[in-house]
Amino acid sequence: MREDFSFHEGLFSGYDAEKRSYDKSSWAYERDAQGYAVVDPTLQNPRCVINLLRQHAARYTPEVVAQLTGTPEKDFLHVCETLAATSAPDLTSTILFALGWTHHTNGTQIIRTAAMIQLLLGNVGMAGGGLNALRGHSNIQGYTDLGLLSLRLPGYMNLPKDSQQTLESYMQAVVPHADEPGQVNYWHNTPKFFVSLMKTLWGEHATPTNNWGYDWLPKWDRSYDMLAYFEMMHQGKVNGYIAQGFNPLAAMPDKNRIRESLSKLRFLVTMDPLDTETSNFWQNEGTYNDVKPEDIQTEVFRLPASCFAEENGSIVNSARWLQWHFEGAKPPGDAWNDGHIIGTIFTKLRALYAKEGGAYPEPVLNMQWNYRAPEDPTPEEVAKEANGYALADITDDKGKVVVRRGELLPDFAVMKDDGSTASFCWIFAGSWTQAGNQMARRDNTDTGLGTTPGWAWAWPANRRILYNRASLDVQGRPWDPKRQIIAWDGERWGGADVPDYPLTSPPNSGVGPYIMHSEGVGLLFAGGDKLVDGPFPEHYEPTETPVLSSALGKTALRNPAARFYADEKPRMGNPTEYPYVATTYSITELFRHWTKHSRINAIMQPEQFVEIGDKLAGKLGINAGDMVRVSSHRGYIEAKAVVTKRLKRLSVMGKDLDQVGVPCHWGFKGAARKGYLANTLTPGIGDANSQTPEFKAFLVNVEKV
Ligand SMILES: Nc1nc2c(c(=O)[nH]1)N[C@H]1C(S)=C(S)[C@@H](COP(=O)(O)OP(=O)(O)OC[C@H]3O[C@@H](n4cnc5c(=O)[nH]c(N)nc54)[C@H](O)[C@@H]3O)O[C@H]1N2
Ligand SMILES: Nc1nc2c(c(=O)[nH]1)N[C@H]1C(S)=C(S)[C@@H](COP(=O)(O)OP(=O)(O)OC[C@H]3O[C@@H](n4cnc5c(=O)[nH]c(N)nc54)[C@H](O)[C@@H]3O)O[C@H]1N2
Ligand SMILES: [Mo]
Repeated sequence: MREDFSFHEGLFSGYDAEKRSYDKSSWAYERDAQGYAVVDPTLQNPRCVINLLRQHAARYTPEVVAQLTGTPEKDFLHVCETLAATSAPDLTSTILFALGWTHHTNGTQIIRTAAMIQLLLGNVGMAGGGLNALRGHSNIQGYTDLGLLSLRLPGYMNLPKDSQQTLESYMQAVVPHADEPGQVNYWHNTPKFFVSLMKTLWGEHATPTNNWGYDWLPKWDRSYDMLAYFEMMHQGKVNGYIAQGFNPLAAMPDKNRIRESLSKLRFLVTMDPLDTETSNFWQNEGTYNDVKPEDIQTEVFRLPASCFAEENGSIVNSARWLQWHFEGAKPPGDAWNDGHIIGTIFTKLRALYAKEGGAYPEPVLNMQWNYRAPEDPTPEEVAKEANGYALADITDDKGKVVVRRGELLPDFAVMKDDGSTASFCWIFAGSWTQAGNQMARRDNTDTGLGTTPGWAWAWPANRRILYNRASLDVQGRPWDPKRQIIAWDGERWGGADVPDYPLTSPPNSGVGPYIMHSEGVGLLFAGGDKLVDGPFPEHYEPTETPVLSSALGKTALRNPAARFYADEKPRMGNPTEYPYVATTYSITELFRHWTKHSRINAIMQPEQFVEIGDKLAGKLGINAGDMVRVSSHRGYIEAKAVVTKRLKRLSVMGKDLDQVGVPCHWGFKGAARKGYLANTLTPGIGDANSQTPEFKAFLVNVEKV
């Protein structure tokens, strides 16, 4: 590592307190004259990543961990020993995670820690090993794959920045230069994927002379994630908002502020099968809400949508399988499916642009919209467009035609950067080929290793286990012969899975198993354009915390790069007024804020309750079934108390710490009893990297009413 990289008092080098962000230039490898990272295979150099990591992690002794978390030392050591035992060749382990790790201001770093542990234990790339995000809503994985985050494009490419006004400057920034000679560095192919995307977006209008329509892509000046966007709304900078399958009044933190934000809009459109809290934010729904409808100017349009079960389509699961599903019923009433609604809005907008011109009509007028019924694209048409087509005959190195003009692409390896291929999402190439819809395949034959290559289709290239080259040693011998997923036959790689490795590159050629990385190896150090709050993970308290000192003996107690917005500091509470820690979560009987609209679910869980540990309940004189008021600095809710042993009193930094559990499902619409929205309580602050709100830890007070 560079000499100027350092860590002191909970802060990495380069911190700017005013901007609450880091200048990351020192978080980088030392480089040689050719620009490659300086390496010491003997690991003796004190500036080796592994040595700096050792130093960083040594501070977390079992005693310190017990003080920080309230978990007894012996329990912590039991977990460590169990996990470490899986570092043996014939054992492996997987770590499954979801919201307990993501809903924190340092959530990304928690997950990164787990990834690093699995790397160090040798559990990545093994059948049954690794680190697996459990996706929440069906198709959250597909949402990410298709680049629906505000700064992304499909297939994990980046949307250009404001400072990248030319295609050349964009490519220079996004195509990684090699950190070690001879590595695959697969993102080198970005131009092929990017130009194929542009050919899908703008069709014949994307040409080499206009840089494939690069100017028509939006360029970002800042993140437009939901916290940032609702803050802009609050500042009066947003006129209209379309909430498609999204109930922000119920789902986003600090509900009262979200309601104020929505009140600043001129119009709000909801696209939903249900009549949601969001589409009724302007109504005064009883004593728990102080809305004055006459003060709200926002015009609300409700567009009834169908539900995913009422249409054909694909859903990507947590293992990256694209599974095709079929319409189970016709939507009721006037409901249309999302494609029909969006297709109709698009064709009408385009007709208006054609007629009236308006500001910058080119991106809309030039958009390729090749559907049989333009106002109602079918899922099949869209899925094939995602896979992609050859726009000219595609030839191999020897000039032989491998894909004919007009045919669906067999995989992403045939993609070109000269405009002769089109594909909306390069990682989906292979999902719908000349051989048909691969996502609809239903052969559940197992390979014996839990992979079922004939069931549906997994991106990339129907590979079931990413980094599977890491399941073998450098010579190509499996760490565990019972779990051999790929094999070298002397000439080529093959086996039970699709090799995540160049097919004809022999085992001992020095090519690393992490072909997407410019170093070829897994990363223990996240420098460069990776994480914004530190190249090594570090524990921080939640933004609202009752803990006033750290066993790590540092001054930076909270994540110094967490996402605050300008006037949110006054919305944070202190432990004197709000002495208890609250957390929010889901329960089995209800799914988010929608199944309370179904009578049977509403009967099972009719109303808001809060869980209170028996020690705290005893202290406050609260019995099961009492009504309690839970308040934070942002508002209060009232609910029935459930007194439980489940929520334990913890001893953290020598303090007794009580927790209150608030399930987050009820509201003022649907078949369950009308009540408060749990998100009245939560703080509008986000993880430094992902901007995911801190739903899992904040401060409240509890009183009997
Ligand atoms: N029945 C039902 N199923 C659902 C949903 C639903 O609403 N209802 N929602 C779906 C969606 S969208 C999602 S995202 C998933 C979410 O699925 P989960 O991630 O299981 O969601 P939560 O209920 O929020 O549970 C989080 C768990 O994290 C624990 N936890 C809290 N803080 C911490 C911490 O700091 N560290 C650790 N290690 N654990 C912590 C809590 O004790 C809780 O058990 O569920 C999906 N499935
Ligand atoms: N305090 C707290 N807040 C949380 C959480 C928490 O644990 N604690 N969890 C967070 C998490 S993980 C999530 S994912 C969010 C969820 O936040 P949202 O996504 O806003 O929540 P849902 O209630 O699932 O709303 C989805 C809407 O999509 C509609 N819908 C279903 N199918 C279709 C369709 O095919 N087309 C269209 N157009 N609409 C459809 C449903 O009717 C529903 O109204 O909430 C977050 N909020
Ligand atoms: Mo979720």
